[in-house]
Amino acid sequence: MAIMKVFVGLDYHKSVVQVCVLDEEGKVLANRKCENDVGEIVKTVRWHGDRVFAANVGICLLATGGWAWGAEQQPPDQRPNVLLLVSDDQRPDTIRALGNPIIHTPHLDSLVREGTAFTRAIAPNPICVPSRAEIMTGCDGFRNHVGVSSNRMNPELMRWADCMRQAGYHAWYVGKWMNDGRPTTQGYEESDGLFAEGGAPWWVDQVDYHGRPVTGYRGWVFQGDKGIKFPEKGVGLTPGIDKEFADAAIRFIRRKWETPFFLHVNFTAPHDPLLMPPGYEGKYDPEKIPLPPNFLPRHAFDHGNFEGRDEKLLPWPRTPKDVREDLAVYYAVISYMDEQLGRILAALEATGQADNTIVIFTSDQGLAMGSHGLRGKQNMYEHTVGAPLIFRGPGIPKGQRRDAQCYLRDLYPTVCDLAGIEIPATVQGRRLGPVLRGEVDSIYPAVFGHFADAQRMIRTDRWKLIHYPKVEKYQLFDLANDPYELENLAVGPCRATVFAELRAKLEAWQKEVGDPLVTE
Ligand SMILES: [Ca+2]
Repeated sequence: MAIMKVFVGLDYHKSVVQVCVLDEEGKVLANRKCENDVGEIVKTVRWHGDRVFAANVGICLLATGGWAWGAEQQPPDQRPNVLLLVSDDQRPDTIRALGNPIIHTPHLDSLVREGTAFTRAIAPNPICVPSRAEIMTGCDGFRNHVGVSSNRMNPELMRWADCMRQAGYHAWYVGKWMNDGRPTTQGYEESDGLFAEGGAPWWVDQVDYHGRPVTGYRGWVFQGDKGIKFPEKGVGLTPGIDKEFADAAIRFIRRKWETPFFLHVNFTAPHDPLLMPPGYEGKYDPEKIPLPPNFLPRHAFDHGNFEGRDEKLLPWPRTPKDVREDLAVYYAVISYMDEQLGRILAALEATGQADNTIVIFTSDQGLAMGSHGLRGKQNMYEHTVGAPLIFRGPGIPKGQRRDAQCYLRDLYPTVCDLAGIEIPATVQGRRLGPVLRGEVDSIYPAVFGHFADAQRMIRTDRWKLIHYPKVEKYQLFDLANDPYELENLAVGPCRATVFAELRAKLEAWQKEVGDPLVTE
């Protein structure tokens, strides 16, 4: 088999070289660490290729003057830090500066004012684990396997944290971990404030703020990288848990290093169970919170997840009272997280690093919260498939908005691009830098979403088509004139041409990615 590309990167801290060998179709043939000498590298390449190519690799290494990814990269100590902040189940319409007049999010608002907000980012498979795998691999589930064929991330894909470390960054992790392995087996050097499963022995039944039994984060516990548990900090979600994550992030930020950091912070807010954070009692009066414009007591048909855990957080039919009460605590939890996020940003300022840190805020997906008669995620509507996304930092325009469609998998290559790091060949996502800088208006003419074997979606600048194959239903929405997705235009002849075009594109995409629904 002919080899197309070979990438070589240096782990500055461990004095080893990583070699990634790909075939002409981009498939990873080898991705292994070698001793820091040419002989080991050549041996790896020859194992998968021919001598001539191996010799070329040697010349290429000499030409770049060392073990770095590329001759154009900057020295590590001149690169910006990267602070990635990810909330959990946060609807994209829950930031005051982006148009929600009820919620208070002063620190997210400051990021919006001082940075650039993307208003049409999506989490294509809107569930926690697949979405986080997409962020960490820069690939969708059809490539990284998570949420499609496995819960384990494809080992052949270069992890974002590995990429950053090999480019000379410290890669640190804080907060919720729900993917396979642990942060330290997925590229991060170290974690602090790590919150994951493993506390079942200490779990006792709890109820949420409204007295309903807790079903989310049961038995989760703070723990160290080697598995030691800290049940004394609480088992399961606790009302003030996001302060623990902020404290851990601040500890990392206060460290003094000569090389930049990549700090990945995963909050649990505002995922259920909804618990009133300390000091926020009475902050939001349920009776004064407007219902979502697309509130419904029931979804019109079985969308494929009626029996899902988070659809059962509220009884059917959904009532305005239940939804308003949930929204009041949901907003309080977001405001509390915003307060903690403000402490992290203040630590960047206090340590003199704010001007040289790229800050990214997003969520792993949104949530229905009564919209369309749903309570959970696992749907293709804007409130759920959408994710807030804000960039702030050196070179990023201030106070700007971008309506270019994009995916969470684009964060990884975007940061590589902004930091002068060559994007690994295994990454599928695209660079958002040209959009950030205003050089182009869009990157994707259409984006696609999927959930299990129950939903497939295509969204263009104006239209969205959702297919529910299990019940053989379609929904077509004109997002330009119907942003709340209230009128289904898939039925009837008036939009037959648009419908047919979108359906053809959706089916072509399914074939292209190897969707089991069309290939099996
Ligand atoms: Ca989530």
